[in-house]
Amino acid sequence: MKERLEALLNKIESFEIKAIEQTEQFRLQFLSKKGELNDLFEEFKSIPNEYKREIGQKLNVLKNKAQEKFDEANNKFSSDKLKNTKSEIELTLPSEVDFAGSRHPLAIVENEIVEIFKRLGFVYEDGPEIEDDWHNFSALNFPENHPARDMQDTFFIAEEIALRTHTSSVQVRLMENQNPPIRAIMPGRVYRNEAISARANCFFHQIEGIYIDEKVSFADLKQTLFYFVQQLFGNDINVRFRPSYFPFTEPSAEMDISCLLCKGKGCNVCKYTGWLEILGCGMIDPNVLKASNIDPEKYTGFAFGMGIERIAMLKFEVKDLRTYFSNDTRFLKQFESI
Ligand code: 2NM
Repeated sequence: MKERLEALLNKIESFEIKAIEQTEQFRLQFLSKKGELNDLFEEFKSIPNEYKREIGQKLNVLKNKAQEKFDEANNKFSSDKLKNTKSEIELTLPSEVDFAGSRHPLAIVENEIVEIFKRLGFVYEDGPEIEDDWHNFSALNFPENHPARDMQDTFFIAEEIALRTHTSSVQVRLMENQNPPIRAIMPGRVYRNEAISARANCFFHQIEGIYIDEKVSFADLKQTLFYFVQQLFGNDINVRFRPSYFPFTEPSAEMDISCLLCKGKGCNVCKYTGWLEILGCGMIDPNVLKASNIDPEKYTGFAFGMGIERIAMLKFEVKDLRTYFSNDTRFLKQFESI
């Protein structure tokens, strides 16, 4: 027994603890229930009584030594660990300022436009982006051979099912489900099969509006849209209407505003005309009303549509349409305060 005690003392003293893993090894080998010290304590029970005092003392000394060595190593390595983590965190540094996010410029302009029309009693509506031929084309008086119905201009998903090319399809749904008076505005994403460039994309955002009631006239259209651009761009804006053509309106017109930059004098933004095209509009074609079961003898209405990207480009002087969709925070951060 004495020799075994001597041998174990040697083992404990010569055990080198260089890292935290060896502390655990040490504990398992000597101090745990299945460790070598415990084995000796088990044997101790069966030695003759006259040796118990002497051997017992030695055993306790050995146990305390092992425990001390373990505690010392354990303290050393766990405090090293603490020191390391401490040095990685510099508590006196100011916290990093994160970009909390901001509204997208298209959302800013869309909200502003919707708010203006809400003040005139228009209600917000939306509808599906995947449309059938009826709601996107036929009900809107598009003839069978119209180029917009071509694969080259429209993204078809299946036969007679396509990504909507305008939000007018929502208006058809509304006219089908509601009796006049109808006064509604529909913003949304629309899709066209175009080559992507600084001025064109395969999708863009539109806001269209309709007003249908008895005796709605072209004068109502002009006054409503004049009020709208004054609210959006300021009271000193001038407007002009030019004749145009859309399948769903008759007569149709395009509305220009005086150039925001040169105030009508002529500059490169307005291509020296003094005017900027801002929206299309017209009196809803009687065929369109009829297709949605609205009596064109009793009711008339006007409609208009505009691209949000274009208006946001004018408002924020965005030069390339692609910057709206590149998610570059250097661009997006500029709208934090709006
Ligand atoms: C435009 C221009 C002119 C329009 C017409 C209709 C409907 F459904 F009532 F027939 N919705 N939107 C319209 C009219 C849209 O966008 C340039």
